[in-house]
Amino acid sequence: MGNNTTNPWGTGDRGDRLFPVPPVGSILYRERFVTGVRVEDLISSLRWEQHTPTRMEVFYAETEGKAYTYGENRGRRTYYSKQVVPPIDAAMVAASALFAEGHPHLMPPQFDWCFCNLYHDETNHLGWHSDDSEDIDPDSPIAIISFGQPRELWWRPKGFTGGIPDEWKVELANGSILYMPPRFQQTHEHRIPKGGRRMTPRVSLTLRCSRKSNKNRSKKEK
Ligand SMILES: O=C(O)CCC(=O)C(=O)O
Repeated sequence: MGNNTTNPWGTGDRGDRLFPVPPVGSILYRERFVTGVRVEDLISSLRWEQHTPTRMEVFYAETEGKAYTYGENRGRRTYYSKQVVPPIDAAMVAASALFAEGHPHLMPPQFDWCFCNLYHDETNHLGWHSDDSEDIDPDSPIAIISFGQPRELWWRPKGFTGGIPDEWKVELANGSILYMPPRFQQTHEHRIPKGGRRMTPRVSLTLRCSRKSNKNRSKKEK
């Protein structure tokens, strides 16, 4: 995908939207974070796996074969990582830098894991969940970078069972980035609902910090 001489991971413009998610802060959404990366290239170049009929997925980490178990009951699955490839590494660096720009008082997140999702059409989706596994650092944000078909992301406080108001939804445009703040996974759930009309493919890169990444970071700084 792309070529090696240009870096498509810009910082975009500053039309940010903030969605309050008390008590943990705000979700930040920015359009035009990435330009020059085509969804078709991500579909053909990433090493997709089918773990569920509802979408395709693949897990990238710093080393090949790292096991990660996710989900509950019948939805519990183990993924084995592929080694991070340059476009994903570039996304991690750019997403860390942008978060650090907006949060100068916090340590920059060390994104080292990337879960990728491929939604072929409007029937593909991702149900309510939170990324609150023991392996993920709860004090770091999770970033979602989107390509292709715009899809909605919905969120709600854990335990909430009513209808979802429009203020708890955002449409994720091609090239956008969204940050779920630190501790959000402990207080809230999120989902990608089915689309209500014909839809073309979408890829998301979800960048996370493993607990190990932050142990390494604090050791280096001592
Ligand atoms: O596809 C998305 O934007 C959301 C992905 C997500 O929530 C996840 O991978 O846990």
